[in-house]
Amino acid sequence: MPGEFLKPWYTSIYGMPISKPMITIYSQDHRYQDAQFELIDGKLMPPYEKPSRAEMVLTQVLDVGLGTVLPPKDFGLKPILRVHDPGFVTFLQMAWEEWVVAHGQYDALPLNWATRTMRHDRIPESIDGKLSYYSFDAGTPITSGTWRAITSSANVALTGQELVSRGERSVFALCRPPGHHAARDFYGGYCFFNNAAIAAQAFRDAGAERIAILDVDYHHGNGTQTIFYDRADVLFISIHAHPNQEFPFFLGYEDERGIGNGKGYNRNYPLGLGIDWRVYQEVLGDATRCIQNYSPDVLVISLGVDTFEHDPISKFRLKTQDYQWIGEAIATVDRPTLFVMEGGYAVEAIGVNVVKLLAGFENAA
Ligand code: SP5
Ligand code: ZN
Repeated sequence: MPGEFLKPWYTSIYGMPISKPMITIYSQDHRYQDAQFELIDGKLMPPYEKPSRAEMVLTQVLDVGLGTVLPPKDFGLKPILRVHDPGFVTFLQMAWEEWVVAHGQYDALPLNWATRTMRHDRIPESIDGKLSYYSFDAGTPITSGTWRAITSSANVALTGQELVSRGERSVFALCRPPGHHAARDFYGGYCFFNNAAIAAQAFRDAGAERIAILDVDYHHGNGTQTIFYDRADVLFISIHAHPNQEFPFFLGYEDERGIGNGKGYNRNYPLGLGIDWRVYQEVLGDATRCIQNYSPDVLVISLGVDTFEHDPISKFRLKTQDYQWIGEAIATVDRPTLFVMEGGYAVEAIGVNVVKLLAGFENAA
């Protein structure tokens, strides 16, 4: 395995000539998030969000020789606390220990939530109550290794961010678990720490004035949207399945445009189920023009490939070839770019689709 990390890059990927390599950041610590079950369609099923996802992407990165693969540095909790609530971070750090004492070695899952008329101003003391308070779905198990995996995933994004801040034109942060559904003080949708938001904030803290985040995951990036909703220094644009049909259901509508200073700096493109490249390319063109007008110092891509036609939980119809064109469209923005891995559950195709996009970008940049 270590030898493979030194494999040189090639001058052509999938027949496309490629002029320069792209660094990938990867850590095996993602394997510590390895849940037993996922509650899906009323059944307890093997999880869709599983270690082989990241392994398939790494394999493809190495097979095509996209560029050097580097391990993450440890940035500690400080950059995470720039985005997340301290009580939430402590909860995630302690949750497994408290859960095991209460219930034993089973995946930790909440069973109820505070909706409408219920109180949000009291944080329960019991672990079951805290799981409910700090989550928004039952599809995101906390396990013995979750803390190790999520801190590593944030470090992967931050290492990519640091390299781009230091002049690297583009870097791929192969994060797992994903992050874009996680908000300041809640987790869900397979996400715990919002890796893209943490990286965006770190870019600001390193001196960048304007950051654009483009989220191309099939699901709306509700966490990222809310984190930056009242800010003009981070433009958030998301292209996703319409929330009246798809998870996360309660955010991602077109009329969410930002608030206060952030008014005009949030943009959603909710799309109908079953759409293909013809629809997607128009919307993507609009999104990239909007980013160009904003003229950001840096671009962060929340890179989900669950828009794929054979994705097991999604209903868009993008084909493998389309990912190259997404990469080319992103390259037209012509800014230093950090790619942060999010969703994608068609495991056999996830690596090829991700690397197609990255190579399409690199080749056009
Ligand atoms: C990061 C990310 O992509 N998170 C997505 C979380 C989605 N969780 C809910 C999945 C519901 C899938 N329902 C359709 C099952 C197919 N029969
Ligand atoms: Zn997704």
